[in-house]
This record gives sequence, structure tokens and C-alpha cells, in this order.
Amino acid sequence: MFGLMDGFLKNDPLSLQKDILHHVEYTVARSRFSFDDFEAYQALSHSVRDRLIERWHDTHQYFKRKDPKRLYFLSLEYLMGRSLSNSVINLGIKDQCADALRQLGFEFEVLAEQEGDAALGNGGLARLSACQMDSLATLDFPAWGYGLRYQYGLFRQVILDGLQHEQPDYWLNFGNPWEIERVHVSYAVKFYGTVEEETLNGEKYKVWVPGEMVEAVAYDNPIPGYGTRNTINLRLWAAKPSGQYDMGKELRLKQQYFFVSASLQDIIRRFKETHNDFDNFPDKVALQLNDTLPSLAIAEVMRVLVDEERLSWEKAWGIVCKLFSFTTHTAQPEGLEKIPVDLIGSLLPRHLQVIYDINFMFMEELKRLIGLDYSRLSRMSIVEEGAVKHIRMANLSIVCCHTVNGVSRVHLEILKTRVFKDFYDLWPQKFQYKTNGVTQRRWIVVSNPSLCALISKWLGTEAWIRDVDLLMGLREYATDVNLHQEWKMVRRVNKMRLAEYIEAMSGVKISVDAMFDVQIKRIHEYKRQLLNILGIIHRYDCIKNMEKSDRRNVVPRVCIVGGKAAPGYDIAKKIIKLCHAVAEKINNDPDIGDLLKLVFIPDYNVSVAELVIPGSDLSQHISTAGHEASGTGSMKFLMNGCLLLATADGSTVEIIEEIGEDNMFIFGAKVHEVSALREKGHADKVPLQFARVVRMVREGYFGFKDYFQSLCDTVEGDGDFFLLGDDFTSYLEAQAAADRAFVDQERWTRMSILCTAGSGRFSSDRTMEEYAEKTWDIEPCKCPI
Ligand code: DL6
Repeated sequence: MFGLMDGFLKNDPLSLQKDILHHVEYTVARSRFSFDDFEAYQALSHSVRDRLIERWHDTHQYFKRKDPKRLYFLSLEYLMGRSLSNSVINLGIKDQCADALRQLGFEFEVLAEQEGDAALGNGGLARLSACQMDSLATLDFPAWGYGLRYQYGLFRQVILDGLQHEQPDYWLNFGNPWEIERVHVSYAVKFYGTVEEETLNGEKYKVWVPGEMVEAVAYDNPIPGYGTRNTINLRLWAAKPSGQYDMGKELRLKQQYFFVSASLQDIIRRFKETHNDFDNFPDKVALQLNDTLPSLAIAEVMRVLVDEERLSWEKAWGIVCKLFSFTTHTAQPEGLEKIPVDLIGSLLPRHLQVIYDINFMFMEELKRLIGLDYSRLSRMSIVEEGAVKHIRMANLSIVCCHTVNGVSRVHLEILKTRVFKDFYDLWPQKFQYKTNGVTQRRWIVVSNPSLCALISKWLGTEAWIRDVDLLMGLREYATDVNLHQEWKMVRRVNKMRLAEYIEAMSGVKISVDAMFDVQIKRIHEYKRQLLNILGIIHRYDCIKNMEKSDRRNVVPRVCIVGGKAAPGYDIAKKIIKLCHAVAEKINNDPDIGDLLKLVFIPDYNVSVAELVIPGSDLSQHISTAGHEASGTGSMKFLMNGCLLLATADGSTVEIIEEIGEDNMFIFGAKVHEVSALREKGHADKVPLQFARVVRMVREGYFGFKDYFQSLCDTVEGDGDFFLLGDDFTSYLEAQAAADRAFVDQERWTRMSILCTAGSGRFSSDRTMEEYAEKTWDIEPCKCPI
């Protein structure tokens, strides 16, 4: 991609080798004649990081010179995963690194395994942020990410007797070669205290006298683009001194403000370096709120402009309204963030005043527009009245942002007709959607190198890694026997790798001839892992009751489930326990053998996903329609040629349009049918098969009878809010259709190729281009080589 030398540092194997040995000796402080895999990983990472830093500097010098409008992406969560493989691929130096290491007696893949995951977030929203950073860099957009450097990552899930236990993730214990501490980039962040009034030249100003100050220090994480010199920055804030002040353990609101305040001080300082006033602040800066967690930024910008920069309220408000855009990642009104007024009033007294002033202005305007419709006024107010008053952060965001984005087309419909209907009726022009996407660099190139090579061979180019629509070219070869053979081989090797991992992790031996049927994602009732487990029980029950001679027709399955339950989410934890209890029974039943196996993969994270997804045949995305805002796991499976068994929910609706229903297994109630089904009630129409499997759990067929009663209550009678009973029959039919397709391996392989071929639309490159054009109004700024 680049010449051997495009900075001070050369990229040929010999130069890399010298750099690695230099870092062994002087950074890791081990003898260059004797070092182990982990030390080699550290030295290699530092050598790669040096190259990132060169590009990072060049990119930022260039941005400074060109002064384009910049995007600042504000997110409290990023699930970055590992950095080494991704960095060397984006820098175009993977082969050179592998050569350099080989001569030193090390293997690149082994060293890459030494790295822990950077898991600074929970689920879909957090991984999406990471994919989007990769795309922003690759597409040369002048963007920065801001976030928090939590001292502990998302908890490590340990399973004991089938129960989830949460252990701290000490992700920084072995150092983090990918970050650069910026001791000189630090800001004081204020909390608590009082608001006083000051008069200056006859004008009255508010002055916040804080009760506590905490120093925020920056840690920069270079994010390289692929096939470009552009390397952008993810700046994460930590409290200083970290030993005394662990931001990760503070109140959520305190964390949020710490992050918002430090980021905005940094952004405003940078802007002021080249501008004397704020007139064209919104022409140079776009601030993106990744859900409502960073939405205190709105009140903070108002406070800074009015109290510190001494702009009039009207002028500051005019700026704020052009500055911010907001993306919501939830489809449920219950999921919207609300913060008790008293809490904000105590921690951030001036911000509470600002929010009240914004609300007063908004309410006055609203009364003018809609009259005295008190019920609507109260629904739309930023302040929720009640015994405990709350600030509705979503309402604050909608009132103050120029754009409100959903994350799929269906999601936007839900926002318009249900979650934010009142606001949509008022400001339809604010509402947009950008269907989520994932980065093909991480989800094919890094995690499935053999598929990557195969695609490039058949397309005759690697250009699809940047221009992902080229994947469509595979459609032409969807029935080519030679491609089929090679495709199957690649998939089989990936399945073998996964089978080895499963055996090492759980002791369960699985056959690669079986269909690998996977559901990996956060454990949540609406995602319906329970539907999957009940379906597995039904399959087991059917096999047990079958004549031996009929068993020949059973398609062998390995069902793989993985995911973390939120620590306080009791029902989700019971689902994990049930999965283990059912697995215990099935896997130890000699009568079943290889016909059915069930495995729970513990501690699901980005690296585990990189291993599991390429080795999957079928993946399940089976949320109750209308509940998944988008879903992005499905897109990763699709890129890897894994077939989807799914409900028409979130982004799946668009995937169906792209791939065709014939190439997927779609089942269940549609979004518009769900509320009628709920209203009808369930008690009298539960399919017998469903009643039977639930009864097996209730009556203790898998043990732990008492423990599972409350779980069964969630799916029986009117307890079945997520409609497992209603969808059970069509779920089993979709599963049977998957079995029939799998038997015909030629058909299956064609479908698999067509999945990959049609996955281009679900790249985060497309999502970022749409945001750049329709929401942020930013343009690429490509640093010359
Ligand atoms: O937009 C990314 C991702 C969606 O794909 C999922 O459908 C949605 O559940 C998830 N939301 C979150 C947590 N949300 N909040 N707020 O991760 O976002």
C-alpha cells in the first residue's frame, strides 16, 4: 500500500526487526537475547505504535493547516477489542511484521493472542463506536473520538455451577502499549458548590463556585485508517492522581460530567487557537452525542458560552442549536435515561439552572405552537414532574440538537410513531435514520484472513476492503463449483479452529460435520435466548422420542450460546443457568451422541466474537419484533457467509431486502403485529409443543426446579410479554427449514456466498458517509503521503 518508508521509520522486515529488538531492550527492558512471547508482543506493539504516531502527527498537522470542519464523536463507551492485528493490517505491514518475527523465532498469530481486549463498554452501542472510528479514519474524515479511560473494563464473566459471577477486568495491569499518556493535556473539572452572581460593567453574570475539583488527563489512542495515511485520535480521559480518584467507581453522573467537561475544554481550546470569537464555531465543529449519556454537553456548552465567554443567552442558544446531533440506540421508552433533579442540583448546580432555563424557553415556545394541551406539554417537558423530579435526557437532546437519528429504518418508524411521537409531530425535519454498519476490516480482514484471501482472489482485487460494494461481484460466482469447493474448505477450517477452542474451554468434543448454530450477544429477555433454549429442548425431546431408524434423518447440530447478563438482571442470569442445565443433560446423554450438543461460551467479548463468527453456519437474531433498535451482530455473521435465522426486527428488515428472504430463515410476528398480539392475551392459544417444553423446565427435568419457576413465569400466560409462545411454532418451522437447507450443501454454500456478497450495505463506511453528508456536514481531509 505504501512505500517501504513513508516516515522516519522503514517498514521492511529488517528495519522492523531492529525496532522490535530495540524495544525489547529499552522499552520492555529485557535482554534482546532472551525474551518471551508476551515481551515480544510488547516490543512489536511499541514498534507498530511508533509508526502510528508518525502518521498521527502528520494527520494532525495537516488538519491544523487545512482547518476543516471537524467532527467530535462523544461516547461514554467503546469496545475496541485488540489493537495489534487491526493496526498492522490498516498500516499495510502485517506480512513484514510476520517475516521480521519469524526470523526472531516468533509467530505473529501467537503474539497477537497475548493482547487483552479493551472492553470499555457494554454492548452494541459500544462496539458500534469502535467500528465507526475505524471507518472515519479510513474515509479520511477529520474526526476525533472522546471517551473515558475506565480503570476496569466490562466485568469478566466466570461461570461456576452454571451461574454467572462477575470479576473485575484489570485490563491495565499488564500495561497498554496502544495509548500515549499526555501529561501536559489536563483540565480541572469542577463539581458541587454554589452558584453566585457577579456584576461586571452593569451586566449580571452567574459564577459557579465549585466544592470539588478533579484533574482530567488525556490518553491518546491512535486509530489508523486502512489504505490511507490518515490516523485519527481517540482521546480517553482519566482522573489524576488515579490511585486516589477512580473515576470508574464514581456515580454515573459524575463520570458523565467529568468526560463532558474535559472533552469540551479540549475542543474549545483547540478552536480558540485559530479563532477569536465563536461566530463560526458551528461551521468548524460538529458534536455528535452517542445516545444521551454525553448529553450534559449541551448544558455545559451553554454554561461556558454564557458564563465564561460572556455571550448573550440568545447568541449561545443559536450556536448550540447548530452544533449538536444526537443518535438514540434504544427502541424502548423505558430505556430512556432520566436523572433525578436533586442529584444534578447537588453535583452540577449551574447546569440544573441552565436546563431549567432551556426548558422554560421550550415550554413557552411549545404553548405558542400547540396551545394549552397540558398532557402533551407535560410529556414533552424536559423536566418530569412527580414525587421525585427527573430530567429527561432524551427530551433535552431532542430540543437542543439539529438532528435526531435512529439506527435503522424500522427504528426511525418506532421513534416517529411511539417513542418520540410528540416531538416528531412538532419537528419532523429533525428526524432521520442511518442504518448501522460494521467495519469489514475488523470483521473479515482481521478475523477471517482465509476468507479475505479467497474473496480477493475471486474478485481479482483487494479494493473491496475499502470499497465494500465490490463484494457484490461474488454474486456472479455463486454457483461456481470451484468457488464452492474453496469456500467450503475455508469455512471448515474456521469451524475446526472453533471446535478446538470449545473443547479446550469446556471439554465438549464437537463434530465439524454438524451445523454450528450460534447466538452470541448480551443476554436479555427481548433478545430471547430463552426461545433458543426452549427450541433446543424441543429438538432434544423429539430425538429422544424418535424411532432409532428415523434418527438417520436428523441434521446434527452444535448449538452455541454466549453473552453476559447485566450484574443485577436476575432473569437473564437464570437464562444462563438454564442453558448450562440443559447442556449438562444433553451433552451427557449417550443416546444422543453427535446429533445434538449445547455449549455456553463464557466471557463473550470482541476477541471471542472474532473466533466464533467465522466458524458459524447459522446465527440467530430472534428479538421480539419492535425491540431491537438495529442489531449489528447479524451484519458480522453476514459478512462471514453465515446464514441468519431471524425475526423481521431492526436492521434485519433491510438485510432481508438486500439478501432476499430465500437466503435466510425468517419467522415470527412482524413489528406491526406485536401490540395486537399482546392485547389479545395468550392463555388460550399456547402451542402444545411450547407448553410441553416449559413444563419440562418447570417440573425439574433439567434439575433446579425451584430456581427456574420465576423464569417459566416470564413466558407463561400473560407473563409472556416477549411473545415466545406466539412465535414458537414459526420458530420451529424456520429451524426445520434451516435443517433442510443444510442437507443440501450446494444450496447452503450458494446462500452463504450470497450473504457475503450482499453484506456491503452493512459496512460502517456507508453509515459514516451518510452521517458526514446528511448530519455533520463534514468532508474528507486526506493527509498527503
Ligand atoms: O446502535 C447500536 C446498538 C443497536 O444495534 C442495538 O439494537 C441496541 O440495542 C444497542 N443499544 C445499546 C444500549 N443502548 N442504549 N442506550 O447498546 O445499540
